[in-house]
Parts: sequence; structure tokens; C-alpha cells
Amino acid sequence: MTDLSDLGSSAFWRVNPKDADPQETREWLNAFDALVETEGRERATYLLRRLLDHARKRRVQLPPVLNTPYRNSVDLVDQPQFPGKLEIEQRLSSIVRWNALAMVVRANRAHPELGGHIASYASAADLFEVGFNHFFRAGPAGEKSGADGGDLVYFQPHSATGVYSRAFLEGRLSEAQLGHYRRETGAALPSATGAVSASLAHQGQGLSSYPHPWLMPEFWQFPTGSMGLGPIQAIYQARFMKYLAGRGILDTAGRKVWAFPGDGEMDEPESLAGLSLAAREGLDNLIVVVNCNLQRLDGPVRGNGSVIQELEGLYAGAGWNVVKLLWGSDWDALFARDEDGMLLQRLHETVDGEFQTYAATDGRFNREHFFNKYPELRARVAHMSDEDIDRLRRGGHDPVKIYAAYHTAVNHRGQPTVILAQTKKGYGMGHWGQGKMTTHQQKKLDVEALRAFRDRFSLPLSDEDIEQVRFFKPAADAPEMQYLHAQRQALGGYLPARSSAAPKLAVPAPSQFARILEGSNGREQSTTMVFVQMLAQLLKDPALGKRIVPIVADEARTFGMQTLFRQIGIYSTLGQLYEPEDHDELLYYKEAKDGQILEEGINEAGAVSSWIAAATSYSAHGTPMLPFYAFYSMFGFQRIGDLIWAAADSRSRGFLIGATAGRTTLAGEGLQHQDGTSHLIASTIQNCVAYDPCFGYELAVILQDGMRRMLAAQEDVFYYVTVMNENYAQPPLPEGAEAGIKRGMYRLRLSSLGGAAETAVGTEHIPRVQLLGSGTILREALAAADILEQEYDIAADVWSVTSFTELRRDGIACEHWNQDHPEDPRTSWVEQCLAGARGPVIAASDYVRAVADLIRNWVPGKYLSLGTDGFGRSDTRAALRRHFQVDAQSIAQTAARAIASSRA
Ligand SMILES: Cc1ncc(C[n+]2csc(CCOP(=O)(O)OP(=O)(O)O)c2C)c(N)n1
Repeated sequence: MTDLSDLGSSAFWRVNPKDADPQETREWLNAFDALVETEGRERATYLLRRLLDHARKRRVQLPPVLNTPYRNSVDLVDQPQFPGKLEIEQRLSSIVRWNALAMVVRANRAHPELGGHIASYASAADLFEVGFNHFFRAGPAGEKSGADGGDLVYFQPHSATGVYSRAFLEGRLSEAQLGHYRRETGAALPSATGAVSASLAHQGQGLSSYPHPWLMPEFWQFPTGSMGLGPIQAIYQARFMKYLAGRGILDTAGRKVWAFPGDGEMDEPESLAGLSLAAREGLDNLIVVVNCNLQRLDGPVRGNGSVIQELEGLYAGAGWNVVKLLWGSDWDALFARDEDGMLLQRLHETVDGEFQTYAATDGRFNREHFFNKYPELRARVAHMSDEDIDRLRRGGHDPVKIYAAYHTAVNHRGQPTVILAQTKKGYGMGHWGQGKMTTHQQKKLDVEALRAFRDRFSLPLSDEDIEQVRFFKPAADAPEMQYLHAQRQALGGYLPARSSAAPKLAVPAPSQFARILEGSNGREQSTTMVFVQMLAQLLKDPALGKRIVPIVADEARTFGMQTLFRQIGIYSTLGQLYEPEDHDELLYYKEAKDGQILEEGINEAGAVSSWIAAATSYSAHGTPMLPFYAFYSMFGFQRIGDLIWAAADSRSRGFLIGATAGRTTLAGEGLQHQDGTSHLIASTIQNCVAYDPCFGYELAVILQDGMRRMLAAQEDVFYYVTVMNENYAQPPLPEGAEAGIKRGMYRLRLSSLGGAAETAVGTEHIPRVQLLGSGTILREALAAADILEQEYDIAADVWSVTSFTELRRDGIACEHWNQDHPEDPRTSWVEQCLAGARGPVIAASDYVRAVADLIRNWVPGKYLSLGTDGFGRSDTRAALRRHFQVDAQSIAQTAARAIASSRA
């Protein structure tokens, strides 16, 4: 048996183009069969491989092959002329490298607990710089600018120092700001122009550790700090841009999405989650550049293998255009002389753990251990000095090769491109950092190391500059500076830059939803149905209708949204290539190039990434959109909570609709489906406005107000609203309830036991309780009030709590205010509501008790919370509510006990 392990994961894609000459094909196949029979499979494999290599040499196009040799994809003969001034670019990148490094070293010197990363940007610097000098197009986002709106770049988060450092040279960040890297509280600092931006004035102007639009709203567009979220968001952003174009909303042709993940980051499931969608949808507006420095934080990414070959197989298998950018120009001559394939063989047998060692060692070591293994290779580098060997660059450090790869990528049509760029971690940090196992966390460099760095990159810095770790910026008329500005001007301006300039949209007045506000006239209906009804109405709105982006993850039918399939169509880049099975039905499954629904399949991460793209379209595209992503509430915050956190950081504006929500409302689905916590998690996200309404009119008031706040007032908030699948009669909006619905609670029922309901005067002798209910459990509270009055002679007032979260925020805001303004104190809405209300307060929701506990600080007197703590399980609603003690009986008993104990 031959050892096939050296074949790696090579495999052919099965593509079957039309056969131009079947007779000839048969002869070839017969010959092949004869070969296998007479000479055996091993020989056949060998010959196939030779044939492929030979074809490649003859530049015959091959069918897609998952793995190609360990060399650059762009052949020397196809390499475009480098259009830049290489020497100036090298000087510029050296300066950017220095300031990035200085930022970290200075922060760490001043405050040892601060710091940052040096080694990652050191590896990514040239990849970024070639982008900045030649490719990343900037431009005003906006409905009018359309195709000129510029590129969208998702930067590797911990290489942010390099982006700051470049912005410093560009005059967009000041030295004071660089000096406050990772120090973001305190007074605002003057920017490079001397001005303090209004939007930053209240929050200081230190530079955030990673890209955070929340903290640097005029700079960063996309938060990438949590590994894996950058790559998936980039894919769905590119897809959303095609969607905008497909629907005729915005011409996005010519604009690209670039993403720069690390090779270690590719182990995150989200990094790979969108690959097939990207290929399927032909996202040729997307370029992913994986910085393959072969290391992650702890050590090598694939010490015993090859991360580049592995990623090549994955991307190629998914249908991407894969461009390997492995070796710098100095290797060209070596490859040219590699007729016997010995160099390639040596590269193939080297695992990444060894490549890392070669990065950490010098030319002499590399000669001895890499080249000298085979006499043929030893002879081939005999004319080179150890220094020459040391200078053999990896592809990701050679602007000429990087340019060639990027050029190929931007001109490729029909597929997304991934560039697998081989680099060295800690490039240029000598034996202090380059290729070292511990380099990721290196924050300190002593003066000797800094001096060596200066010499390595020929920086014009004095010994004193080095000792003081001074930032360096050439004079405005220096050739580097002129070049830098000229290149950026040619590309449309500077980047990254975040804009929030977008038209304000008028939203329908509350009266437009009269049908919902009037109630269902006794007809039983779930709030999910009310939501769908409202959505259908909004879709018909002449102004707003086209802005709506309904998103589902294969649950439209569960939520009764299937009527929308026919009405507005499902977006598909291909339209509909088949006659749907239900084509003769009125509401058939319609896919269309201008379809409005994004049907993401069973893919919450993808669906919420689409939602983020739509919810930030006002910023990235100057084109406000209004996404509604409806999902099983359990598979939202719990499952893809980190993406929602990124959505918050991104200043998303849109609706997340947690459907079939609650732990007991969704009766039969059991432990994994029944959600008792999403509102608790939602409460932790400061710009997430969460509501758990019970009635259709509450939902209508909330959605209308949400639209007003996000589209008309342009507040940076997003909404999480839970809707249920429990059917009941929907009452009409009680007079004057709107304000309370929005603020989080209002009194729904004032007990009339023993006296006039309006005043409750004269009922002081009757024991009284305040029942708070939210979501469908409000109905249990109403029933509990009946029980209390009828069976216990206890008067019970009932309050609908639409949002414990908003009530809490209001309470906290009042406390903050009162801290600073003792002379003019404010009273929280909970305190205002319950000021005259007598008796213990009992709250119940379909979520864990901690949700109701959120308002404990502001509830006067005794406060008892009921909730659904523990795992969900299947049973009838009634049985489940009894089990969790949130049914009417349990609420009534709790209230009665509270009264009894207060008497005792
Ligand atoms: C979800 C998540 N997990 C862990 C981290 C911490 N972290 C930051 S950078 C890093 C290593 C990144 O390695 P790689 O992607 O190879 O990039 P490199 O720094 O080598 O360029 C880790 C583990 C994170 N930021 N996000």
C-alpha cells in the first residue's frame, strides 16, 4: 500500500460540462480503465497527478481542484505591473508600523494593565497598507451616491492599532488621541483638527481597543472584536448589497466588502458558517483576506498540518475563488528553477509548526533545516548568503504580490474570493517577537528591541525618540505624506469613517392601526397573528413598504407568515428556476430576483447577520431600511446572543420579534424551545428596547412608537418584542393607556370591590393587592384578581407590565439624575404608578423571576415575584403554568399569603 497521507485533502470537484466529443472521451476513459487494470490504482493516481501538474504548466485550465500546490495562485506571467511607488510605500508602512507599536508600548508603560497587541498588526501591516494605497475605495454612503458609496472593510480587531496609526498620518486622529489608546473615560480630547466632535464630547475620545461603532461612532463601522463575527457579517453585508440592488433600492455595483480575519479566527463556527451562501449567491463583491501568520494566541493554528491547505479545501469546496498569496517576489527565481519539483515537495512536507520555527529563526537556520535537507535544494541556494535567505519574504509581506492578489480578486466575477495570505506573526520584531510562541501577548519591548525595530525598518528616529517611544509623523510636504494623501484622494477619501447621515422617514400615525387598536371584537387571535397583520399592512404602506425587510429562519409557516411568500416574494439572486410544487395555489412559494423576504433557512446566525446589515443600512448605505426578523424566541438571545451584542455595538435600528415566546405559552415544545430568559438577557443590552406585550393594541402602540423612534427620530435603539401563539380575544385600547404602554406599565383594572372603582375611596378596610402581569401571564393576573375578590374578599388592582426592562432603565436613570441633582429629584415611573396603590405587590411573567425582580428597587412595600425558573418541559399550558406557579391560582394564593403575613 502506498501511503496516501501526502495527498492531503485533495479532491476534485465533480463538474460536468457538455461533452463536445463523446467518442474521444470514451477512448480516453477506456485507456484509463486499461491502465488501472494493468498497472494498478497507485500508478493511475501517480499519472493523474503528473497529468494535472503538466496541464498546469501548459496553462491549461483545470477543473476546480480543492487543493493546489503550496505556491502563489497568481502566476508570475499573469502578475500585473505594480502601479505604486514601492519605496515610498515601504517607508510609509514602516512609519505606520512604528506608531502602532509605540501606541501599545506607551499605553503599557503608563499603565501596565493596559496595552494591546503588537504582533498581529505586524503581520497584517502590508495587507492593510496595499489596501489603503490601492484598493479600499471611500465614498459617501447614500441613496444618491449608490455605486460610488465606497467599500466596506471589516478589519481584524486586534490590528486596530495599525488603522489608528494610519489615520494619525492622514491627519484624522491627533497625537493626544493616540496617546489615549484604551483610555476612553474622562474628558473629550481635541481631535486632529482641534475640534471635539459633538457626538463624542460626552464620552471622551480615547481610542477603543477594537472597532466599536458605539464608542467611536464617526470612525468604526463594523465591530469585529468577537472572533468569527466579522467574517459572517461581511458575507451577509455583501449579500444585502446584492439584495438592495436586486430590489432596485440602491445601485451597489462596483462596491466591495473586504474582511480581514485571522487564520486562528477561522476556527470559529461563524467564520465558516456563511461560505456556501456566499458562493451560491455569487457574491463577487466580497473579498476575504485571511491573515495566515500560522499562529493564534496560544500557539500554532495547525502545528501538525497546514491551515492554508485546509482553508483552501474548505473555501474551494464551498465554491469560492481561492487565491493563495504565499511567497514574495524573491521566491520567484527559486520557483522558476524548480523543474524537478523538489522545492514544492519540501514545502509540502513542511508542517505549520516548522514554518513557525523558520519564522522565528535566521537565514542560517533556515538554510540548514529547510534547504539542506535535499542536495538539490542545497545546491539551488548555494549562491545565496544567509542574509539573502533571511530576506526571503512571505507573500503577505510583499506589496507587489499582495497587489497582484487583490487585483485578481477585485476583477473576479461570479464568485466571492478568499485570499490566503501567508505572513509571519510579529514580523520585524526580531528575536523579541517574530514567530515566537508567546508573541501574541507581547506588549512590552525594551529599548534594545525598539532600536532593532527602528533599524530593521530604517526609521528616521533618534535614540532619544526611541527611549521616549515618540510618535513619528513626517512633515506635511514630505514625499510620503503627499503620496499617502494623493493615493487616498484617488480612492475617494479616507476610511474607515462611519456616517449616520440618512433621510428621516415618516412613519404611519397610530391611528393607521385603528383596526388593531379597536380589538378583535371577541374573535380569538394570538399576538403573533396581530404582528403578521400589522406587518402585512406596513408592507402596503406607500412610503415605508419597500423599506421593510422581513427575515425568517425557516419558520415563516410556524408564525403564519407564509402569506407573504406570494405577496412580496422571497429574494433569490437566481429568481425561480423551478415551478414550485404549490404553483397552482394562490399563495404559492415564490422566489424572485426582487423578492423582499430574506428566507435564511435554519440559520439564526445568518439571519441575524442579514438583520444587522439591514438595521445598519442607514449608516453603511445612507439608506434606512426596517428589518423585522421573526424567530423562535429561544433561538435568539440564547443562541446568537453575541451577534445581537454586535448589533447593539453597530447601532442597529430594527425589530427583533421573538415569536412563540415564553416558557409556558409555547406549550408542547419542551426544554430546548421554551424560553424563560430572553428578556433577562435583553435587559443587559442598553440600546435594546424590549417589550413583552399581552394584547394586540399594546403591540401596535409599541411597534408604531419603535418605528417613530428609529426611523423618524433616528435614535440608536433596536427593539426586541415577544409575541405569543396563544389565542384569546383582543380587547380595545383603554383610553389614556398609550403612555404607560410605552413606559412599561399601566393600570389595566382598578378593583371595584366594596366601593367606587374610580377612586377606591372608602375601601380602606378591605385588604388590597397590586398584581403585575406581563405577556400572556397578564391574563392569569386578571383571573387571579377575580379569584381574590370572589374567594378571598381581597381587592386586586391589575397592572399590565409591558416592559420590566424599560421600567428598570427609567428607575436607574432617575437614580443617576438624583445623584447629581438632589435639589430637583425625579421619581421613577414605577414609583409614580404605585404611589397611591395600597398593599403588597405581586408580579408574574412567563420568564424567570429575575425579570420581574429587575424593578425591585423602585417598588414600595412588599414585593413578590413569580416566574418560570427551571427547565421547560412539554405539557398543556394550564399544567405548565401550574407547574411553574404562574397560573391564576398560584398568583391568587401568593397574594392571599402576602396579605395574611402582613396581618400577622
Ligand atoms: C470569540 C473570541 N474568542 C477569543 C478572543 C480572544 N482573542 C483575541 S485575538 C485571539 C487570537 C487570534 O488569532 P488569529 O485569528 O490567528 O489572529 P492573529 O492575531 O494571529 O493575527 C484570541 C484568542 C476573541 N477576541 N473573540
